[in-house]
Amino acid sequence: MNDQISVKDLVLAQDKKDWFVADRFGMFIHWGLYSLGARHEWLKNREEITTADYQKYFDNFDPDLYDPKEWARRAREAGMKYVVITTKHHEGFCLFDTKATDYKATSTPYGKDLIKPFVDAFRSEGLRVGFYYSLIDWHHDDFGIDVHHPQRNRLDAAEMNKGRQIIDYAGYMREQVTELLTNYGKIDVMWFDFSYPKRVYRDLPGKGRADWESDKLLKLVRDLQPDIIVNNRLDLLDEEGFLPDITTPEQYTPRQAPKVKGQDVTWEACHTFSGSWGYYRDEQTWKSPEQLIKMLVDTVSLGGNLLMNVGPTGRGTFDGRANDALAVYGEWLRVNGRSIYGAGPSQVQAPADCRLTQNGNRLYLHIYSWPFRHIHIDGFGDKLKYAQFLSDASEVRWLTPEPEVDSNIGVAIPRGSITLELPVLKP
Ligand code: FUL
Repeated sequence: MNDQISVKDLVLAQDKKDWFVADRFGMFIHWGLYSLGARHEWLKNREEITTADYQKYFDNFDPDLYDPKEWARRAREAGMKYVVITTKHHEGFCLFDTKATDYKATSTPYGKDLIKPFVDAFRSEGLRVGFYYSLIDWHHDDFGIDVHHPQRNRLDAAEMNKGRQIIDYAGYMREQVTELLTNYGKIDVMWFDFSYPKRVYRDLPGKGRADWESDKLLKLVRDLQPDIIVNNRLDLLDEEGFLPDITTPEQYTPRQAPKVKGQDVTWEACHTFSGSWGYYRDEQTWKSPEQLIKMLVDTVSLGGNLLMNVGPTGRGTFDGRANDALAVYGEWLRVNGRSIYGAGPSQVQAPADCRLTQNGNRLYLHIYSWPFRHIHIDGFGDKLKYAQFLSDASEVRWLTPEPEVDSNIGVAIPRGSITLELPVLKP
């Protein structure tokens, strides 16, 4: 680790994250050569495909139907407020034009930079733009065989790496990150993925260790774009006084707001619509509309953001199943967006099988099961001024019952609770 850089000085001020916390909902996009394989973005590694054999995807990469304006419109209509796209995933292929390698979209049959029109399109739809950039690179010569994820799982990574020189992969990354943060205007999120403990990706007998030099990378990012939000996957946590700008639980919704070093943090859960980030034609485990909505509500009720992923096809389109899932969000948020944007957790305790979100003095009760005739909210009796359904603004009547034991069910109704009277049918 470079002693010159004190990473604790590189932590972003809380108020620079206000927009992010208020926006709550974004789109993740995983797109690359693996979209042609159409069976998971890790396929090169999982199926132990050599670089020579993987070349067929590069040679056939020609997303002729790519229309980022349509992607951006769909994201906006789904109620998403920002987007994060894989500029380079672990396979090493770059969607952007770069001087550092030929392994890029501009050198494929498609022949054009995919990121420039992407950024323009999403910005014009009013979304903020973030870049995902993989620290892992199965194509780069220096990266070689990743010690934690050997490409050929049966062989020893150190053995396979033996003949390699350490070139300057950390420098290569800095060159690319400089391009990304210089050539596309203001970028709002930098989403690195992902480092290992001690930040070592190669450990070569007699040749030393190679690491990502994450501190220099973070410094570079801050110098180029001072207000950018950087995620936690540079793994600088063991550095004194350092807290990442955002923490990114993956493929699960925490049951409680995550803490880092015992402190509250800004966080963003990322999830897939099905079981893969990259386009996976035969994948069957698509989440139901109910799951999708509950994931968003659960996350915001715990104070987090949700980043939902689409894996576009090799022709550059969104899969119909992804479009259906996006439409579920769009329809729901058009009516219920007030309970999500700018909202967060509440101090009031949610009744059983409900979630609460709050924005200022407005409390939003999300009822997961229906019908109930009555719902009790404890400790809130003197504060409620008015209650209504979000769906149709129809009034919900309520009582503040005297503390008593309901003789039918033996349940104590505590002092200060309110009882909402719900209709039998959902409005
Ligand atoms: C992981 C990656 O390995 C997955 O492919 C995906 O990009 C996910 C968001 O992060 O760590």
